[in-house]
Amino acid sequence: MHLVSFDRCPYVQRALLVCREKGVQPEVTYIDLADKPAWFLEKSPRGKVPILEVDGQVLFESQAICEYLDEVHPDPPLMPDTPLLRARDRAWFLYATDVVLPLRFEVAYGTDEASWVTAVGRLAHALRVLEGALDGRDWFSGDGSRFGMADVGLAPVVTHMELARRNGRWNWPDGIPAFRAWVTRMLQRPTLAQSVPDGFEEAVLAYQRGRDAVVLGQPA
Ligand SMILES: N[C@@H](CCC(=O)N[C@@H](CS)C(=O)NCC(=O)O)C(=O)O
Repeated sequence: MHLVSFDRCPYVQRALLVCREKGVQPEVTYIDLADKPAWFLEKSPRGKVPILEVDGQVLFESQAICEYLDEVHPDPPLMPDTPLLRARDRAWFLYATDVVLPLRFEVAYGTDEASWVTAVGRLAHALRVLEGALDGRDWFSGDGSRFGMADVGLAPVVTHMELARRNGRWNWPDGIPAFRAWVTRMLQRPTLAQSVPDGFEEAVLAYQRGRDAVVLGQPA
């Protein structure tokens, strides 16, 4: 199994998190997305990472890759038991893909103050939506009683935004206690730290410094 990756990518992180949860060791190749190799462009339908090569097939899209890994390495299972709960997990995974992770990019790497403030507000709104989804549960996945696929989908938000909190002027918004408790639970899982490569934090900081990202500046 060969995973093609980029060191700061939150979508690759999901696939690696599933591997770490299951004790699976894929071969990982890191590429530079600013200078994509020809072999990668031939294989990746959207020119994006992650791709996972298995038995001559190329899988793309982190959600498809994570579900594939969960099916072929079923211990511990990450998808819930029932069709209804599986559909719910997929929906929150997609919410992270389409809403939360793009906002994370704007907040972590944005370079225009006014747009950054707007993105911070939109991210706070998305986190309040997630607060509502937790509704007294410990985990986003399934019936809320154990870590699962919806948590995998949202996991990069924890890693990336904790980094912004530690090194920058951003902080988790007020009024989301259940979400904050979930963040704490996520940070206690050793697999979360193991789902990013060595040097991840330095790579993010270097990229932020290189573009003079608003998040690194002084509070307005
Ligand atoms: N929906 C995709 C998103 C993947 C994605 O956006 N990957 C970024 C890196 S974090 C990428 O490869 N960008 C390169 C490009 O868009 O040219 C997934 O979930 O796998």
